[in-house]
This record gives sequence, C-alpha cells and structure tokens, in this order.
Amino acid sequence: MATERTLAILKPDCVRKELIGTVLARIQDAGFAVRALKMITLSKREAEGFYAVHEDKPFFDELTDFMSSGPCVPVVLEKENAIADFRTLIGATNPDEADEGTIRADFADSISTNIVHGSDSVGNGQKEASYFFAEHEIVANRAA
Ligand code: RTP
Ligand code: MG
Repeated sequence: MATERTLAILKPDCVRKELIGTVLARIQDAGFAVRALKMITLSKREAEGFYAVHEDKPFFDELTDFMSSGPCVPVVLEKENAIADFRTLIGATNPDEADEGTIRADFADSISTNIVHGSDSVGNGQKEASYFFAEHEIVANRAA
C-alpha cells in the first residue's frame, strides 16, 4: 500500500472543547505521523475557499460561518493508505451515523459541528495541505 498524506483539520468545536490533545492522540495512536501543524482562525473568505467544492450546497453558509468561528488546527498526516484510513478513523459526516469508537461518534455534537475534517482523495489532500502550509513547513521524515 502506498504512503499517502491527508490534510486534517481539528475544527473550531474541537478547539473550543479543549480536545486538541485527545483527538491528536487518537490520530497518532492509529499510526498517523504528524508532518505539519498550526493553529489559525480562518476568515469567512478563507473558509469559503477551502470548502469551495460545496459552494452550491444549502449548508455552505452555515459550514463556512462555523469554520471561521474560532481557531482551528490544520494538520498534515502521513501513513500508508492515509486518505481512506483517516476517514474510517473519524467516521461518517453525521455523528449519529458514525461507527462506534470513531472520533466523530465519540466527540461530535452534530453534522455541522463534527470535530474534524479529512481529505477525500490523494489529489485533494495535496491541494488542501498547500492551502495551509508551504512545502518547507511540511517535514519530510518521521522524527528519529
Ligand atoms: P469534511 O469535508 O469536513 O471532512 O466532511 P465530510 O467529507 O465528511 O463531509 P462533506 O460532504 O465534505 O461536507 C463538508 C462538511 O459540511 C457539513 N455538512 N453539513 N447539513 C448537512 O446536510 C451537511 N452536510 C455536510 C459537515 O460539517 C461536513 O463535515
Ligand atoms: Mg469532505
């Protein structure tokens, strides 16, 4: 299986609930290596840019209001099969439908406030990582 990178965002609800460490520990315990990480507050426009693929959806305004409502933590993660494995780890978009033991099932309050984002393809993972990080900010190897 190929080593892949995915872009995760610990969303503003994760930060507000003081769950950064808890969620990151779950992610690292599942074998994901952290390659880059920062805390930032997105502007409404930046949130709209990040989720542009959803601009025609009825939930776009609510989604981008939420994503710009406070600090969030974008993280570049690396692992074999990272894209699919990360989406398995976080669970379904709606926490009511997420499998038991997934991050969204355990910590998310609703479909709109669902704790974490994960890229949905290798190509989008690359695009999304470059939305937040310059290439030199992404470390090349696991720390020794
Ligand atoms: P994400 O992009 O945040 O990782 O979430 P996802 O792939 O599981 O879901 P996606 O379809 O990409 O939707 C992006 C975010 O929009 C919100 N959403 N609300 N009210 C609704 O029907 C609805 N559908 C989606 C969710 O917060 C979702 O994470
Ligand atoms: Mg998505």
